Amino acid sequence: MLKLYYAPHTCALASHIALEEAGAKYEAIRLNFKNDDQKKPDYLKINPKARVPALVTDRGVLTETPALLIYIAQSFPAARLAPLDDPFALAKVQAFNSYLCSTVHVAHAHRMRGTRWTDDAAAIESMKKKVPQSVGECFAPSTASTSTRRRRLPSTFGALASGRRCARPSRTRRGN
Ligand SMILES: N[C@@H](CCC(=O)N[C@@H](CS)C(=O)NCC(=O)O)C(=O)O
Repeated sequence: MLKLYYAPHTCALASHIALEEAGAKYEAIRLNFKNDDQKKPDYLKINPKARVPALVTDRGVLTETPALLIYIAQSFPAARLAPLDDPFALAKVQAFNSYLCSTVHVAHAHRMRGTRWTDDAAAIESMKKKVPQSVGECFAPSTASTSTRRRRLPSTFGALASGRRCARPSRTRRGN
């Protein structure tokens, strides 16, 4: 069975939503960032990058959100999560997911994870202040295509984001 390692309020939510939407049978394993679970030896054996998400499959571990999303979409084609039979449309989906992953997420990380780039406390504060502008610019009409417009998530996904539906250490769903 698939195992998704996630932490609430993180980008792992995208893969979590995809698994739910796919009707996948999976176990969700919650990490607590307050305890630095992502840096503990047991988790580093799963993802040496010390990040979530990580998806354990019967062929090994997958990391990086765009990779997980396409893997889930291809593994559960009946859910029609991506336009798998249309190379151009699929490339547009990949472009969107890659943009979120490599540009928007990195800009956003300057708010909470400034120590990745500097140890200078003043520089960290300065980076935090810049985030509304830098993330905002990621969604400026000149930068983002119409498909990057923000949409309100259904309440189910808000609950997933907060970890409410996955408060137990693991849960499973019926599915293929
Ligand atoms: N490029 C990765 C980013 C993964 C990532 O940075 N995840 C964050 C949560 S959104 C994380 O695990 N941070 C833990 C840390 O920085 O210690 C992806 O797209 O999955």
